[in-house]
Amino acid sequence: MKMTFRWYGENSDAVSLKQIKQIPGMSGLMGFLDYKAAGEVWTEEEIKSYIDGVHAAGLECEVIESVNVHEDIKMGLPSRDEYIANYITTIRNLAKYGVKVIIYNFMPVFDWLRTDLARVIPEDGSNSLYFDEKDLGDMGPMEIVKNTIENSNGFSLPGWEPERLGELEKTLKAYEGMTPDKLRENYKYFLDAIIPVCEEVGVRMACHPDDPAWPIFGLPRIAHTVEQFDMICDLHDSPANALCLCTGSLGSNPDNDIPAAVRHFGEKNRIAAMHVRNIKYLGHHHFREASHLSCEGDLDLFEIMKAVYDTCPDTYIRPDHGRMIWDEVGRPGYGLYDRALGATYLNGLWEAIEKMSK
Ligand code: DNO
Repeated sequence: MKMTFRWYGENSDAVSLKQIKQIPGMSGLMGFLDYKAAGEVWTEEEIKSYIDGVHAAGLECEVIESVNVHEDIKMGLPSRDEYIANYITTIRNLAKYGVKVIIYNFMPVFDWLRTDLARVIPEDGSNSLYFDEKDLGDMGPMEIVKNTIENSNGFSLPGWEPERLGELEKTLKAYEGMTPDKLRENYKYFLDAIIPVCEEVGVRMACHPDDPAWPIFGLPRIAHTVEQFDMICDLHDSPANALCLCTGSLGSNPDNDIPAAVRHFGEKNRIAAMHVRNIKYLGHHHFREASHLSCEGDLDLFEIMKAVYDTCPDTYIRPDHGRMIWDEVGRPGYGLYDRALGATYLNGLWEAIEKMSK
């Protein structure tokens, strides 16, 4: 297992590489070029300059996150071939600089979605990301976008880039009539084109689950249950067609048994990366994010880490979203303190599991 941290780049992150390096047991990053629009090639120069900076700080960069898939690929439009060709160039460029895993998602229009980015947790005054489907009912897609961008403390949020969402109304219209089967068919077309290249250059694609783990705004979503991920694995049968098992995204639906899901896909050699965090259920389609500790949420982090240890011990892990604590102001979900505590806790669980298993 390699413990990693998400970082947005020198000018885009309130957290510095030096701070990340000082978190005990941190091997490297899940890196991100946050200024790249979906469909654009990530050039060698851009990748080299980002990764050189990471290496200079004594950290590795074997995982890159959010190489976003252009909507035309998801919609299966004729222009998709050009965007797929760009995607392939990006895969080749990343591989040249030592990247081994690329995390992406295949969610139409929206990446993750919350109805409140800073919900105060009454017990201790910290705040965290929060979702209540009842609030969505009154909001509608345009409002939620405005709300999310305005409440992100001046930071751009991954998946919520203003230019991508600028054409929101048009894009939502274009998805009308899209069925899950049609979306899966377009997904297969994409995987059939890119996975052979990944095999050639030694990169694994890691699909991130829908977050939250159910369809929203009537858009089809096809990556939020074990059965659906089995179908994704079957679309192109290769270890390079893998998952980023995000415990909090998949776990937002209490019907998903996360330790069992880790074992299922770990045994199939289909977990290339993990996002690990906890969730507190508040009702139907209603939850908030909790600190990482098992006793503070509804997921059993010991059982999750044990399943990783037993079935995919070489995977990359990052503590996922943290709460905002100790008056930190930063990108919602991506402050320093609570994620550092999360990493330390997960490393502690790992050491205990490792020693008990010997
Ligand atoms: C949210 C993240 C996601 C993830 C993408 C991968 O906080 O976990 O934005 O990076 O879905 O493409």
